Amino acid sequence: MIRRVSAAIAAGLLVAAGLAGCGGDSGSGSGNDDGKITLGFAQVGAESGWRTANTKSIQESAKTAGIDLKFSDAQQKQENQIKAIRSYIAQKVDVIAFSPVVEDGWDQVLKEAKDAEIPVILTDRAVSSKDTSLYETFIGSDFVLEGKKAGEWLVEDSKAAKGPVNVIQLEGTTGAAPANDRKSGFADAIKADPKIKVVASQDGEFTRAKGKEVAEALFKAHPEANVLYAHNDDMGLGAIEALEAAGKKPGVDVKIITVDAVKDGMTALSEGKINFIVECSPLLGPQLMDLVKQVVDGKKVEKRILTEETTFTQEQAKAALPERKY
Ligand code: GYE
Repeated sequence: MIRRVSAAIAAGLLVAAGLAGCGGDSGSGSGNDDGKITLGFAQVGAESGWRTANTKSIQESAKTAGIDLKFSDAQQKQENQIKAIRSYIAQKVDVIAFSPVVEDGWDQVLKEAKDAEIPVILTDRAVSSKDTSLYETFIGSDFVLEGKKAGEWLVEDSKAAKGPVNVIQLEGTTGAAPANDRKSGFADAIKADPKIKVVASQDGEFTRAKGKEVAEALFKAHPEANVLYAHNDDMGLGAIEALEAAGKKPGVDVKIITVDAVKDGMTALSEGKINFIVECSPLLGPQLMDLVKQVVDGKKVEKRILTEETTFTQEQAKAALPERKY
């Protein structure tokens, strides 16, 4: 840990105490003051391939950057994340970063961090807090745009369709920013074609197992459905298992659109079982570590940092797969 006291104030305090020359602001002092930045990171969980790649990116880049990382996994529960953040405050880490499982309900714990003068960086997911002074910056994707890209592909693809296009939607964790935004972006885009209708939409918790379970029930209840839109690859992969078990051909009998573009998703896309994937990059680690350093140095950082992303068709997935890192 390093002391985030400005040099001028530190010098003043040292002079006043008659201790000038006995220690530095970020020097390699004794005890906790080892000159290393300590980052407390409260992760959502391990619900998906995306999350696994995101965790790896954070752990590896902390190591490379020489940042001391305290890491916790909240198993998709907000109360666990709040507990982890409180423990980082108690441990007086230099910076706290977290990926909020849901958007609402963070004001109190963020105020506690602010009172303790510990800067907070939001990664990947947003909070709904009105007071933006509660965090330094938010780095991550534009989830509304991702939903829009998914919907726009379907509008284009449905141009040739004669009959109705009936969509089953597998939503991410209820209340999570990517679930809210990917739903609204998609809904906006499909307004362009009245043939397209969402006939059922349900939480699949961003996991393969839940995605399979929900898809099985929804396709049974809606045999007229001919499109599946899943808010991530894992739920789409679960749905593929459910469809195959029901004797349907995923990608042909039911067109499938997902978000993320992790390796398993890209493999299914290249095999023709998924029709289109909107990319969402989990590799936020290196940029996060840069931000941590800047914040500790007292530099002003952009309030919103967007990740750049693309989309993949089946042909593009075949070409990109060999180089895919996650
Ligand atoms: O799309 C999903 C994961 O917050 C962007 O969370 C992330 C989402 C990602 O579980 O696979």
